Amino acid sequence: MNPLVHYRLDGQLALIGLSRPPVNALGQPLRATLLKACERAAADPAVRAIVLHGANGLFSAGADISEFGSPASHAAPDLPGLLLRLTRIDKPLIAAVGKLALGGGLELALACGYRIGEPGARIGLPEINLGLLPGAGGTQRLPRLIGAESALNMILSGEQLDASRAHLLGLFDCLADGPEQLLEQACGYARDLLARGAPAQPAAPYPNPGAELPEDFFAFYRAEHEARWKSRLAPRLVLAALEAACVLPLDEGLVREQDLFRQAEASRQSQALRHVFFAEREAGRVPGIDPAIELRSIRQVAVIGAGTMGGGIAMNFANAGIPVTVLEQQADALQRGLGNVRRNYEISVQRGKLSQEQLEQRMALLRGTLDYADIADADLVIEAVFEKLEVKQQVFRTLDEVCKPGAILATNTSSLDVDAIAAVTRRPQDVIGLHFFSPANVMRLLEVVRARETAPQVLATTLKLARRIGKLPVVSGVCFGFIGNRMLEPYAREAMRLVLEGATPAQVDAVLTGIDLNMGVLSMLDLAGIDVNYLVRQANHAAFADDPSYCRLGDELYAQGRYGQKTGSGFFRYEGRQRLDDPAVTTLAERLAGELRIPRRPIDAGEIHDRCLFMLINEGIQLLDEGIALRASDIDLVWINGYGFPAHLGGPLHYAEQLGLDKVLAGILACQASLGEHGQRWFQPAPLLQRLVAAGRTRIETF
Ligand code: 3H9
Repeated sequence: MNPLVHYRLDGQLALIGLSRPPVNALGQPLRATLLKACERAAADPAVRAIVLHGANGLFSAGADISEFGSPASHAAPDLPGLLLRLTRIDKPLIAAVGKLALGGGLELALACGYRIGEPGARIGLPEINLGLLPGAGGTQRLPRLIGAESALNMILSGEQLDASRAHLLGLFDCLADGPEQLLEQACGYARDLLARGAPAQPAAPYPNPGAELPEDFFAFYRAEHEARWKSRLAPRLVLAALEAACVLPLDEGLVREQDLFRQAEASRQSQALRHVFFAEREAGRVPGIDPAIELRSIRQVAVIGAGTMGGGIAMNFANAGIPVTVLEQQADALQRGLGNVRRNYEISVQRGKLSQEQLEQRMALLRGTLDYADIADADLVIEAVFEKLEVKQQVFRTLDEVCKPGAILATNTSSLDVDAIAAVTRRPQDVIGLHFFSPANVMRLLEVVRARETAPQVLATTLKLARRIGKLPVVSGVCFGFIGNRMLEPYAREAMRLVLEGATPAQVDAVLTGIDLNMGVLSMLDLAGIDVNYLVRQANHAAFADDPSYCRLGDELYAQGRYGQKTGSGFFRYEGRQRLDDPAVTTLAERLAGELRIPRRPIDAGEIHDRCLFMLINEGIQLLDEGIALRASDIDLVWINGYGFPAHLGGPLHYAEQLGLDKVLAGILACQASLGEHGQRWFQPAPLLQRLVAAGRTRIETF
């Protein structure tokens, strides 16, 4: 059995190595074993100092996230108690930090009197990303070590610092020459400390961290940042903990921190963010595909089309150091496309995010061509041409002719039938959908569309590659719009219908931003293009042809040339970047409602919430039941990373679980009953939702 902790004596030193792969998460068994080892060293008169390290190099990624919300999280010894005990051992403790010290892992290092890092080490307090605050002394010990303002910024950003920055800030006392030398040099450092008669805990550089701050610092900070935090609880709790560090003695501050931590841990927001953490790790796993499957090697990529999408896609590969050839039909379009890519990089240089040298390196990886023969050797080809089935099929016929055997052929369609695209080739097993979101070089989500005949090896290779280029891949089956755009359809439909019935676009969007979505759905349509949305609708027209009111408002805006932000008007009016209400839209809605005999009435926020969000949720549950998504959490990831759904609500399906599935079902049935023909036609609860509620289940899963 893995001993969890290695204990070894080296002269007057006890070397204690954490050994719980993969990341030394500080769950209860590890905490208990670590405490025992430290007590043993404390009690051994032959031991004069203790070196704590990661037995396999990596120090610790913090508390065990899977324990939160369960009794194990606070089971003895709890992390704050364990660390408090370490600070009271009357022998110097030296943390030898290899690779990572995050969250509770860094707090463990902070409880040691001394810290040495290796040059590649990264440290941080990322608890905020889990809706938490550091809860094992981090909010109290860090400000005493590096000052209150630096501590506040580090905790609120959740950012990881590299070793040299950590050294500069005083988080590391010194740096080892390399990872191999870390333990040996940590021991050398420990011996130096003993030789110097250094105390177990050196004096804090900022014993009274509040003294350095202006009196109104926290009030000012809160006022400046609160709008950006929206309804997130964790930043507010962090601020309260830092305030405590500035006004209370350490022992009282630690008690206060624990109170605040427990509040955060029990919150729905933290529960949701923990769900997202595990969802992201789960998304890469595909049932039935052996994780050890042999992958195809991807050394060269080609992108067909140098438009905004093609250029953005190509940048992802250049950023990851993978050569990419961009193919266009016309020389001027190619030049324009590559010029746009360079301009994008130049903006990054101006913002200090990229050096001029890196820009040149990336541009050197990009090659333009007008000739399909130049992409014959590509290992992966991604088509990013006009969103029309016939056009894409023609490209795939050509790819089938020119590409080498074994090349993966991908389409960047956002809604079209990937099976129908694969069918025009003689190698449908090599065809897959890769739906990048716009701007493709920025957005993290990648819908990976598994067609009927896509080979498991092709899917596994693409998932791995997606991670290599920094994307979050989510697997979708083939259906119109895949996961994201298919769910957008009923959500947008309901929003447009609400405006016909009497709501204003501003009212609809305010309800959605009111629960912290980045954007209301109507503003989002304005941004994406009313014309784009219209064309997508047309491609699926048969599904809605029998409802004359279906998206009528969107159709009329399209007919009037109000394409959204790019034409200065859509559901809203735009002056520069400013979005304004437009009475013309209300007038138009009144006219259309009259023509369609839809009575207009005042509509309240609750109705807007339920109609838009329950339709979104219902569609998600339906496509899970159809097997389009592998799991509910994948759907959540799509909406968080592709459509601005707040991560602290956990995505639409986690949100539904938190609301209560019975309430969601009751809400859908209430709309069905109260909205006449429209209700009967569209508010049909997904059979899976009905089955779940009937069975008394509270989690969304297929059964
Ligand atoms: C905290 O510390 C609170 C304290 O202040 C107070 C407490 C009282 N726990 O991401 P990967 C698993 S809050 C449990 O695929 P990578 C992960 O699920 C914590 N499990 O690898 C995965 O399992 P599986 C603050 C964890 O190399 C496997 O390890 N710390 C934890 O891309 C590999 O992970 C954080 O927020 C954990 N803490 O990235 C750090 N960490 O293979 C969270 C990882 O079964 N972790 N696992 O799917 C990370 O940011 C990344 O996982 C890390 C490695 C950078 C460490």
